[in-house]
Amino acid sequence: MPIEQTDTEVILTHPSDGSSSVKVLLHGANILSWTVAGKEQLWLSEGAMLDGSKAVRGGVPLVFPVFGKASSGPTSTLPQHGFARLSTWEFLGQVSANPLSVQFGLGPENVHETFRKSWDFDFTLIYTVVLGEDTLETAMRVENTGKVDWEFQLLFHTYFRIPDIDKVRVNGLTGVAVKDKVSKSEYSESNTTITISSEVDRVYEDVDQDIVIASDGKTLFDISRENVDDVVVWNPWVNASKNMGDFRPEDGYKSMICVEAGSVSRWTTLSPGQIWDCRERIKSLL
Ligand code: TA6
Repeated sequence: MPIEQTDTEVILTHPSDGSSSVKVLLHGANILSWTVAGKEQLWLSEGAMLDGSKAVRGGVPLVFPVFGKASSGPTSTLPQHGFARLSTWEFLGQVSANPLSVQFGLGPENVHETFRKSWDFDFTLIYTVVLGEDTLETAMRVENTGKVDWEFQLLFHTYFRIPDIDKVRVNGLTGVAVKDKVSKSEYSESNTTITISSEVDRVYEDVDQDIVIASDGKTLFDISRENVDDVVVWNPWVNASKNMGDFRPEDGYKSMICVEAGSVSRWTTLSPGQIWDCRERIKSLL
């Protein structure tokens, strides 16, 4: 069955390779699992709450309408990373059979009243998930369905599963402007490859190349993007992992890296009726 649906999840199975699949939790339209040839590609915390009580720790959480916490403006009273990952999305059905693609939708009617009061704009999000034999594509259409302008940020907060954090390399970021949230500094990335040996929390702005995640000289993932020009690289390392109650096992930071495609270094403004589209395509060579 290429598409199975339960009360809380939608599961896609590749039509010609049953060992490639993706599982989407309707809460947050959060991809929980992506397998290629039976091998899990994403990291999901053993402590992740999947009952809708909080954002899922792992897989691909969706960040909208704000990345992080805004200090002012209509999103400043929203929770960190906004309400998209905290809301139950509607399964809209299959778009195509091969490649196998489905869509999920979110509108004000799906958003908790508390959040609506904070950010009371009319919008539609249409989230498309496409499963290839060794690829996962995610696309988001953002539409202003209201009568006034509003602004947003958006990001795919992808937790990649990796064999060993000590060996992982992230390539494609050389010379890119960085806002480093750990060192609280801004600089241009001088390294030809990014290694992880402590907490890393960086926003790379206007990245024009594909991003490659490698280990031991072998490419694990190749990430291409359209209209999500920024890339966030995050690994919580020892202390932050311990301090997140839903990040388990505590040493799980050794097996994951977040490389997140987003439009977060500035705000995008939509006028009434305006539509904004973005896409990320991840090829696994794991
Ligand atoms: O994407 C990196 C980041 O913004 C980090 O600062 C860290 O807070 C991470 O997201 C996880 O945020 P969360 O709200 O899911 O705990």
